[in-house]
Amino acid sequence: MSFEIPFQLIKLDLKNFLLEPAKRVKEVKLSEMKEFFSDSKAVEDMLSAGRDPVIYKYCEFEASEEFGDMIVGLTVIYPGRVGKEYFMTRGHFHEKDSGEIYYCLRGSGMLLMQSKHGKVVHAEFTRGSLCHVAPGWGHRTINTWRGRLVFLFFYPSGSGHDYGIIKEKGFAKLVIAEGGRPQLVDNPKYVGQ
Ligand code: PAN
Ligand code: ZN
Repeated sequence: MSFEIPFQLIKLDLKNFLLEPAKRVKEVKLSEMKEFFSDSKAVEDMLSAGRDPVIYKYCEFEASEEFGDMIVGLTVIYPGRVGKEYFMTRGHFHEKDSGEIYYCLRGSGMLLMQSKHGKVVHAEFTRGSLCHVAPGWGHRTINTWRGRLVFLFFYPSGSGHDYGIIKEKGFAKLVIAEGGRPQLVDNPKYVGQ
């Protein structure tokens, strides 16, 4: 890997929550993540009532796709719930087992991490939290706040994302609102890895 110009300035637009330039910009709506929320009836009720909210959006800057280079991205998770479950990202494993750094700019939520054997660990993730997610652990971010949860992330280019295991089996724990407060509970639908 060799670059003629050894640096690139990336604009961090904190008004519109965007990186400029961005290679990938994606909005994820409820209809694209039906299988990821545990309460299928709540999902269908929302969609059949014509509600298909954007759950989160993210954008990424990637100078090259070669492993060894770095990606920086920014995610915004909107506030809301599907049934009792808070809005969250789909969650994934990295295909190349690379680690990742998360830095929370705004809001408050939780980082849920799951090993390939189904062990789950959670971390509070609030403004100013700088969190290292170890290689080999699946990860999902949950917004438990009334406003937007906004964070930056950094990971190696070419890591690849595997959504399959999470889509099929979910996380062993869910983050739900109970008495207006976030609670970590067992996922009744989880059947193990
Ligand atoms: C993050 C996530 C981003 C969106 O960039 O990709 O927040 O979440 P999902 O990819 O699970 O939909 C990251 O962990 N990248 O590796
Ligand atoms: Zn990741």
